[in-house]
Formats: sequence, C-alpha cells, structure tokens
Amino acid sequence: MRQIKSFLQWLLETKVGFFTLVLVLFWLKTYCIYLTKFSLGANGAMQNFLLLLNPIPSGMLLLGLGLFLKGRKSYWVIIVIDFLLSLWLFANILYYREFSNFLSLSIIKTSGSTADNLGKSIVGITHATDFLTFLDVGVIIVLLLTKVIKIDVRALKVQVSLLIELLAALLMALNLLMAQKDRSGLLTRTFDNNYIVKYLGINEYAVYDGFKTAQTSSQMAKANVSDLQSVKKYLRANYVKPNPEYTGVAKGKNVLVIHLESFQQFLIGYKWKGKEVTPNLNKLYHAKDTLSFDNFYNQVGQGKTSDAEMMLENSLYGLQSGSAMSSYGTSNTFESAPAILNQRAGYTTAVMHGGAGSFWNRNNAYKSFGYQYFMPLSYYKNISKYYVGYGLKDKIFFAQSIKYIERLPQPFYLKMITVTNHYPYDLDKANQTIDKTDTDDETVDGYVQTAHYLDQAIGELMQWLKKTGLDKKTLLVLYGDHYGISGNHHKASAQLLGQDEFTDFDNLKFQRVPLMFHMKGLKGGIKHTYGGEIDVLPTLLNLLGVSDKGTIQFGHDLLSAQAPQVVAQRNGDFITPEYAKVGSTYYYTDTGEEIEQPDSKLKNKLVSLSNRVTTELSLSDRVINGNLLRFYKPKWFKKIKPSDYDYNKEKALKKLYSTKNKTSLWYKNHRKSTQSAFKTDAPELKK
Ligand code: GP9
Ligand code: MN
Repeated sequence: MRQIKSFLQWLLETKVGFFTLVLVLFWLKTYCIYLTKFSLGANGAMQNFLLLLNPIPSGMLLLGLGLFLKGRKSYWVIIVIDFLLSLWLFANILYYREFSNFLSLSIIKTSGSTADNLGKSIVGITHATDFLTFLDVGVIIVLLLTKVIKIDVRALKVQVSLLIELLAALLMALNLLMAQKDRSGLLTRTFDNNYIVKYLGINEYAVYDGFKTAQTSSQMAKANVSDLQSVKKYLRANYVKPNPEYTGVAKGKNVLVIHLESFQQFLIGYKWKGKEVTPNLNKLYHAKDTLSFDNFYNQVGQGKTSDAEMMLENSLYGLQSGSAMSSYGTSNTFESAPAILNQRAGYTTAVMHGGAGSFWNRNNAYKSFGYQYFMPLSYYKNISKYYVGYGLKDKIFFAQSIKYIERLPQPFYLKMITVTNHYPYDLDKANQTIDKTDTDDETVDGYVQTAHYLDQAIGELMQWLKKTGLDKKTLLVLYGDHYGISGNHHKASAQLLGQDEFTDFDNLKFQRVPLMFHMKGLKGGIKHTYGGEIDVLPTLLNLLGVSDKGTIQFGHDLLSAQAPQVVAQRNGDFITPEYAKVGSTYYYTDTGEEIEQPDSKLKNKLVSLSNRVTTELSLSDRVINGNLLRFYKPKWFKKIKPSDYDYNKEKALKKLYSTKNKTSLWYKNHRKSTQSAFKTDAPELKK
C-alpha cells in the first residue's frame, strides 16, 4: 500500500513522473490507433512486437525535450509536444481513411488541390472516435488544472534529461536493427509507407518521408530545360522507326495487360514429372495469332514489380536504388500509356490488383500516370482463405474482377496484376495440383506449384473472354515482371534446368521472361529479337496505331527490323545477340564462353556497348530524378493533374456503374452480367 502511494506520488508530483505518465498514455493511445484506424498488416511475432514497441522511442525522444526546461514551462512544453504528435496522428487517420496511405510532405507541398478536396470532405469522413486521439492530452490538462498533478518546479539535472534522450536513441537504433532483420531493404527499397509505420512508427515515418522529399526536391531544383534537351538529342539520334507492317493492326481494340508475377521464360514448355507446368500459357505462346518473344528480358532493379510497371507504362527505367514509383510517383510529371491512350484514342484506363493499394505507392503513382480507375484489394471481398502472401489468390482475384471488367467502357486499357506466384511460393494443399520440385531448396521448390496455379487462373480468364466474345475485341498482352528464382540459388537452378552448373552468364539468361501479344487475326510467331521491358510501350503503341514520335521513351518497337537489340540490366550489365556483360566479365552470347583476350577491335566494341548502356540508364535517371517531363509540353498531350483522379471506391463504382455508359460488355450483353460465364474450380468458391 505504501509502495503504491509513493509510486503515485512520484508519478503525480515529480517531473520525471509526469513525463512518464504522458509517455505511457501516448504510447498506449498510438498503439490502439495503429490497431483500429490503419491496416498495417503486422504478421508474426516480430512484426507485432515492433508495432507495439515502436511508439516509445520517438515519443520518449520528443517529449523528453521538454525536460530540459525549467519550472512550469517544462510541463507546458511537454503538453504542446504531446498535442502536436496527436495532431499528426489525427491528420493521418483522416488521410488514411480516404487514401489508404500516410500523409507525405510531397503531397502537402505539391497537390494543394488534393488538400482542398480533403478539406471539403473532412467533415464527411471524420468519425467521432477519431477525436479520442486527443483524449490523453485533455486528461493530462484537466489533471493539471485540478492540481491532481502537482507541478514540480525543481530543476532536473541535465544529465538525467540527457540520459533519457540517450536511452530513446538507443531504443530507436535497436528497433531499426530488428526491423531491418525482419525486412531487409526496408529503408532503401521504398516498398510501402505502411511498412515504415508498422516497423518503425508514425513519427519515424515523418522523418523518413521528410528526408526523401528533401532529397527529391533538391535534385529536381538542380535540373533544368537544358537537361531535357540532351535527353531529346540522344533519343532523336537513336530513334528507331517502328515496323509499318504492324502499325495499327490492333487499332481500337481493348488492351488487356496481364502481369504475370515472378514468371520466368524457362517455365514456358517446362515439364515436371511429365506434366506441363503452364499448359495454358504454352498454348497461347505457340498460337499462330500470338507474337511471342523468347529473348525478352526483365530489366528491373530494387523496385521489382514497380520497376516493371514504370517501364511498361512509361518506357523509362527504374532507378539504381529504391522504387521510382514510390519515390517519384506522387510528385513527378509523366506521359504514360494510360494518359496517351486515353487522350489519343479514347481509351478507358484501369488497373486491378488483389493487393494493398499503397504497395509501391500505386495509389498515388497511378494518378500521375493518368489511370482513371484503380481497384486494389479494398474493392474485393477478402476473407482469410482467399488470401496468400501479398494478395488475393489469382483465381479469386479474376473471379471477383469480372463485375468490374464488364462495366468498363470500351475500348479499355486494363492492367491486371496477379500475385500468387510470388516468393515464397506458398499455396494451401487444396490448390496444389502439381508436385513441388525436389531440389531441396525450400524457396525454389514451390515455384512450379504457384506458377501452375497462375496458369490455371489465366486459363479460366481466357475461357471467360472467349465465352463473352471479348477475345475478338481485345489485344491480350502478357508479360513476366521479373525473376522468381534469384541469383542466390545456383545449385537448385542448375538442377531445374538439367545442367551441371549454373554460371553468372546463365543467371543473366535466367532473366528472360515471357512477352506475348495475342489477338484474333494477329500475324504471330515466335520472335528471337533481343529486347526488354523498356520496349513494350513503343511496340504496343505501334500495334495500336498510336504514333510514338516525339515521346520521351527509351525503348523501341521490338518488331522493327532496326531494333538495336542491346538489352540493359539496371546494374549496367547487358546482353545483345552477340555479346553479354556480367559485372566486369564479357561473354559470347551464343556459347556463354568468357571473352578472355579480346583484340583491340572487339575491345572497343564491347566498351562502346557498355557505354551506350550506361548513358541510356543515366539519361533515363535524369528524366526521373530531375522531373524533366515537367518541361516537356508536346502539343498533342495534355498534362495530367493527379488531383483529377479519385480512387475512392464508392465514387468510382458509382461512375463505373452509370447506365450512361453504353459501350461496356455489360451494356452490350443486354444489360446483363456475364458473371455466370466465368467458371472457376477454386476450392474456396465451391458452394
Ligand atoms: C505487391 C506485388 C509484389 O502488390 O506487386 O511486388 P514485388 O515484391 O514482386 O515487387
Ligand atoms: Mn513482382
């Protein structure tokens, strides 16, 4: 009893006690808000532990600043800091509700109009419970005014305050270490703001975001119009005329882009225990009306999926580190596929993805790209058996997408991002319909299983396209975004390929992913042209009969006879039909043999190829880092204003379901849904 009393006395009558009380209340409140107001997706013991822990270090550090002051001032400063921290939480609660993301300095800075919109709707989206964010501040003030808390005017030794700050810094470092261990590349790869908050905390996120924003805006400030001139000069000098034989063969068709997650070229035709792993894609690959490419390379860097998207939508490379879509997707100006197709050919543009909208900053970047619709996970019914890894299982994703696809005004440009075939290639028993491979490398052996599943899902979607007749009106584009088996699995990779060894050169060739254009009546065939993701947009635009002349795009039409066939990798490695480079070693492409002592002519050739690759990469980087497209104003293009786009589900669906829209599949089907034409064997959907 005595102890409790003296503890209470310490808490209510000493300065450190007061500080502790404020900190504990702030901690508990923040944790409750994490759990109830955001969906941070903490999985497993470590992530949950860090989520619980992470409000403490920054709270301690910031509130602790007040301890350096004397007398009453100290108390009020602590309260003001507490209030500001709460205000930041409160603002994020509202912003998150509307945009499923955290507030960013670049948003506050660049899109005043978004803030305006938010201002108008603020009353509409605020819930009464949001104000509980300020409850602890209020309670503390009342306790002070009623003198339950007595102000301790004695000065605190500076050493004590310093010790508290030191402890906070140590805790912060420990937190960061544990977070990095659980998710390597957390700070450098810029996955998702949710990850930063989940692992490090909402205040640390503010610092991280502030740092990123400062970095990007300083680079941008240095850039000027003359940088754009040098880019233009390079592109003009290297312009490749698209193949006229294919110009406009798909004019006016819908474009359905299917993003095959982590899908490598070697899977095409691959058999395991006598069974084809991807029978549907194999059939498509060999179909006479499919243009397939067997020397098509992924060119992604750390930004993985988002780099693939950046290249396909813009024909610009990802960056050397981090994700360009995350770092620049919100603030930069783009001239992207959806915007071009919408403005020049009247396309409706949409992305569907059964994963979190904030991942890779999609919910901001797609606005800058000019996508009219973005349907992420929140547009889909999600119960735990529907979901694996990063999103809905592909069959369930497709099944639930029908109701949206059939409502899109035609012609549409639609990208569907699959995700089940994603590392670590986990799949529940009921969905496993092919055996795992037997390399004994755990991260490799499930790959054929999830790839097989993805293939079946594609098969189901194709059936539906056929039944509804949409296949006749649609150009299907399929591509693998990047490797599924990383370069850390040489032994298992050799085994899968039936080779004795797996060299660095083999690993470069392992970066091949499928690219297919499929359309009724298309003059198809398997093309051996060397190319990469950077080339998809120019190739697509030519098929659609939309000129790419004068655009800032680093790729070329893959069907052009003059395609340069120099395929850059993000780290400066490259491959051409003759030569390849990995690290500092050169190879002959056809034999995979190392070029040991090139004569001076060959040496010059190799060096000039290497220079070409690095020049191209760095010019593309300049476009993104310097936000150069803001200076680019071609007559035919109307600059995209991200604030014109709204992915709020209710609003978007109201627009999509409007009966004014007379070109949708649904409308043409006598205003009846085609949902029943979609057949799936997904065990989760069995009645
Ligand atoms: C998540 C998904 C995965 O939404 O697109 O991205 P990745 O990890 O492959 O880059
Ligand atoms: Mn991916």
